[in-house]
Amino acid sequence: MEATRGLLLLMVIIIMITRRGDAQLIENFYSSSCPNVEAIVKQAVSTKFSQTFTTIPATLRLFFHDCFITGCDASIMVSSPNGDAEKDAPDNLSLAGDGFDTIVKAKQAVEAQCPNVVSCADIMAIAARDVVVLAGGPSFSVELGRRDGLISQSSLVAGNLPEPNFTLSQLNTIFAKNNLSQIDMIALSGAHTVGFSHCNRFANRLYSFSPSSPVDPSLDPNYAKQLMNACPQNVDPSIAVNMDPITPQIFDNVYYQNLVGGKGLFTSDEVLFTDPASKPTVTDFANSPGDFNGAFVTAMRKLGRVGVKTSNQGRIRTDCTNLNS
Ligand code: HEM
Ligand SMILES: *[C@@H]1O[C@H](CO)[C@@H](O)[C@H](O)[C@H]1NC(C)=O
Ligand SMILES: *[C@@H]1O[C@H](CO)[C@@H](O)[C@H](O)[C@H]1NC(C)=O
Ligand SMILES: CC(=O)N[C@H]1CO[C@H](CO)[C@@H](O)[C@@H]1O
Repeated sequence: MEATRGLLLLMVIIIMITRRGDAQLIENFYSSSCPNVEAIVKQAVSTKFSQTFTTIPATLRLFFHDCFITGCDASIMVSSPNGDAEKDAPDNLSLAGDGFDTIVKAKQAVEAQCPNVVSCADIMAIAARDVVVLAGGPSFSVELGRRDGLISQSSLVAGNLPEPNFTLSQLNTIFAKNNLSQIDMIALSGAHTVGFSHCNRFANRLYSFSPSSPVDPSLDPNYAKQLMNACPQNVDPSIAVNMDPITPQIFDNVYYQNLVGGKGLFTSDEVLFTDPASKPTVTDFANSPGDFNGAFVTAMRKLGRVGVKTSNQGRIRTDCTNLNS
């Protein structure tokens, strides 16, 4: 009896060790080393949110861009005196400073209580979940145990992020490289239910779509007019519009209803409805908040596993912006 129990315990331990070695994350990773980490991050994110709504879209997008370049390892947080870190790449030009600030503040709050144990990468994953909840989206448990990356290079960004003019097959290819399916990709695109885009990212759809039709015919004509008013040609490059024109500050499935109604801001949004291969999923998410929320949570958890470093890989940074701290 005693021997059987001992053997069972040993097997459990072996399974746990092999899982760790397999770069697996676990939900209660800090249960003894920093049991309040999630509450501390949530508090910091809420405080930042009470100062500006941009906290929400900026933090969510920052997490996505971090994970797609060298994995979810907080490499996007790093500042380089030479201006050649990941965040300096042209594709990161529009990452709002409030996202970086949210993570820096949360890390400072965590360091004050648990010095040197919680990675910046895990704080980013917790904060990304927290902002979704703050905007009225679904809650979910976050797997932890990521370590922070040792490199951050702007040269690694080009070609690894989706562009707003991508076709469905280009979107699928770049998400598949990150172990994300077409359904994951469609669900994660639902993040465009909050936040802003600068006019230059979609102006081609208003003024130079094709020689025969300067306005993209897949755009609802009234929405096209609204966008032209907000974004006249040669507009100040700092001008941005809500990506969800109906409920811009609520994390809901209205994004998909917009796509059905020709109100997808980017080609990469609208194509999810116009391409028959993805249309049924968009229609489903537009009709069922539950289906969207479930798929979004699944996809966010998968996104959080992309390229993660665990156990003795990488390191724990104390200052998220400094590779050597
Ligand atoms: C599917 C392919 C995607 C493309 C082509 C794309 C492209 C873009 C572009 C061009 C912007 C506007 C940037 C600007 O001008 O300020 C933007 C904003 C944003 N994206 Fe995406 N994105 C994609 C997927 C995602 C995913 C997977 C997430 C997160 C899960 C995400 C979250 C956001 C958020 C929250 C914003 C608003 C940022 C802010 O207001 O500061 N996007 N995206
Ligand atoms: C998207 O835009 C880039 C640069 O603006 C261009 O090189 C590329 O060919 C475009 N892709 C598609 C699918 O239109
Ligand atoms: C995708 O999954 C495979 C198998 O689990 C893993 O080896 C690979 O590292 C993953 N790729 C990324 C980018 O996470
Ligand atoms: C937020 C941030 O650091 N953005 C940088 C992105 O990259 C450009 C250069 O391409 C920098 O000027 C921005 O400061």
